[in-house]
Amino acid sequence: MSVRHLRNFIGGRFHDGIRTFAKHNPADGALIAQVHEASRDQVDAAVAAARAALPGWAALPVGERTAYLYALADGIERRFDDFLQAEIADTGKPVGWASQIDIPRGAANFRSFAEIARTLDMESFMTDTPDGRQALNYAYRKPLGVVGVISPWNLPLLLFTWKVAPALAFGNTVVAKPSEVTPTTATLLAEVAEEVGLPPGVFNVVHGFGPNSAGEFITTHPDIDGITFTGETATGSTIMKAVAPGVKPVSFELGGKNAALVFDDADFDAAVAGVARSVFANCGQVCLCTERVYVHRSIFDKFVSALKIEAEKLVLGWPMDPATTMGPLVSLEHRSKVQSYLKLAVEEGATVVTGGGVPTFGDARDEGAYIQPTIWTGLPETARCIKEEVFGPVCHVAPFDTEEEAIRMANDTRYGLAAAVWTTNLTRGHRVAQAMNVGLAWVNCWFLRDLRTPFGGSGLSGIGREGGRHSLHFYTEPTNVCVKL
Ligand code: NAD
Ligand code: 6OD
Repeated sequence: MSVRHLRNFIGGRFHDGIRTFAKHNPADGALIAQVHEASRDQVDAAVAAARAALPGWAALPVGERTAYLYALADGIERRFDDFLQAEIADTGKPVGWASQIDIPRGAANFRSFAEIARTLDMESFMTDTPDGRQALNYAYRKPLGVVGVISPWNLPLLLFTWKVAPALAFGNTVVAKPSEVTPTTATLLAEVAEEVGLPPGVFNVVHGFGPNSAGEFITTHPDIDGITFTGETATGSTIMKAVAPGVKPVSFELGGKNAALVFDDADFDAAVAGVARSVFANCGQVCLCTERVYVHRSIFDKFVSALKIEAEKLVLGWPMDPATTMGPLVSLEHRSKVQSYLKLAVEEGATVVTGGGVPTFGDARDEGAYIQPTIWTGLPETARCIKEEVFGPVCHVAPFDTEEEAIRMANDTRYGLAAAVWTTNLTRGHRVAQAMNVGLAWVNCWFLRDLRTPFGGSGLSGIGREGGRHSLHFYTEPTNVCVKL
C-alpha cells in the first residue's frame, strides 16, 4: 500500500500542516500515512471558516440541508471499499467487523440524523392567563453554532460521524479532529464532502494531538460554541477545565468498566456467546465492552470453562482475512498499557484461565500489536484490574449467590456506561436492568443499537446523552416564545 498524505480540510480545501507525523499499521508495523498536523493558525482558520459558513448553512431549508447529509451517506457507500481498507489499515480490526459495523454505521449516522431533523416536532404549551385568556408558548430551536468535535480511535468513522452528522443536521458548522491514531477515514469523509459540494467551511477537519496541538487549540478556542468529545475519562476532565472559562456546553462520552450479569436461568449457550462477543469484540476496544462478568455460583465453573473455549476459538489473523475474528490492538503503545494490566492482574492474585500474553506468528504480525484474549478469576473486587478500564480483550469472572449481591457488585464502580443482563426471566431482566447505574442496559443482547435512543453514561462515563432527540438538546439552543392570544 502506498503511503498517503492526510491533509487538513479547511474552508473546503486541503492544506498541508506545519509538520507531519507517521501513522503505522498495527497489524505489522508498516508505515501507511504521513499526517499533516494543523498549526494553531490553521485551527483558527478552520474556526473562522466555520463561523463564516454558519449563517448560510443554518438558514438552509431543512430539506436542502438534509439532502447534503443523504449525499454524504451515499458518498461513503460509493467509496465503501476505500473506507473499509483505510479503517482496517488504521486500526487492524477484522474485515468482518469493519464491513458490518464501522463503515455501514458511518453512512447510517448521516441518514438517521437527516431523518430526525426532517421530522422534528416542536415543544409547545397552551397556557391559561390571569385575565381568562390564553398564551401560546413554543420552544424555537436554533443551532448551537460552531461545534468542536474530538473523537477517539476505537471506532473511528462510526464515532466521528456520530457527532458530525447531528451537528450538521441541526444547522451547526463543525471543526472536527479525529484521533491522531486513526486519521484516515475522517480525511476520506472530507474528500466526500468536497465531492458532494458541501458548502465550504461547513465541515472542517484538522489533524493533530491533544495537548499543545489541534485538540487543545479547539477546546480553548474563544469562537467555538460547544465541544462534543468521546474518549478517555482523564481527557474529558482536562477538556472540561479547558472549556470552563468560556462556560461552554460539553457532551462527553467517556470510559467504562462494564458488567455482565449471568443468572442461573439464562439460556446458557446464548449467554456464553453473548458474553464472549461483549468481551472480545474489536479486541475489547469498544467503550461498551464487558470487563467484569458476574455469574451465578451454580453455573460458575461450567460458564468459565465454556467462555475459555470461546476465547481459544478466536482466530488472531490478518485483518483482511475473512476468517480472522480478532485483530491486533490499535497500537504498540496501547498494547504496552494492556500488558501492564496483564502483569498487574497476576500481582493482584488472579488465576489466569486463558491468555495473559502476546502471541507469536513467525511472520510480519510479530511486528504488530497482537495480544491474547484473556480471562481471569479469583481477584478481590477491590483489585485495580476490577476498578480500572483496561480497554483490551480481557475480563474477570466472579461468582454471586443472590440477585442483590450481583446488582451490588455490578454497581460498585465509579463508571456508569453499560451493562448486560442474561436471564430468561423477563421480570428479573427488567428489574435488574433498571437497577443498573448506567446509561445503557441490555437484556439478552449487547451493542444492539437504535439510533433514536439515548446513548451515553453517568459518573466517570460521561455527561449528557446523544442519539435521536437527545442530540437535539446538545446541538441546539431553545428560545421560548410566549405569545399572548
Ligand atoms: P483519548 O482521550 O486518549 O483521545 C480521544 C481524543 O482526544 C483524541 O482525538 C485525542 O487527540 C484528543 N485529546 C487528547 N488529549 C486532549 C486534550 N488535552 N485536549 C483536547 N483533545 C485531546 O481516548 P482514546 O484513547 O482515543 O479512546 C479510548 C477511550 O475512549 C476509552 O477510554 C474508551 O472507553 C473511550 N470511549 C468512550 C466512548 C463512549 O461512548 N462512552 C466511545 C468510544 C471510546
Ligand atoms: O453506537 C454508538 O452510537 C456509539 N456511540 C458507540 C460507542 C461505542 C464505544 O466505543
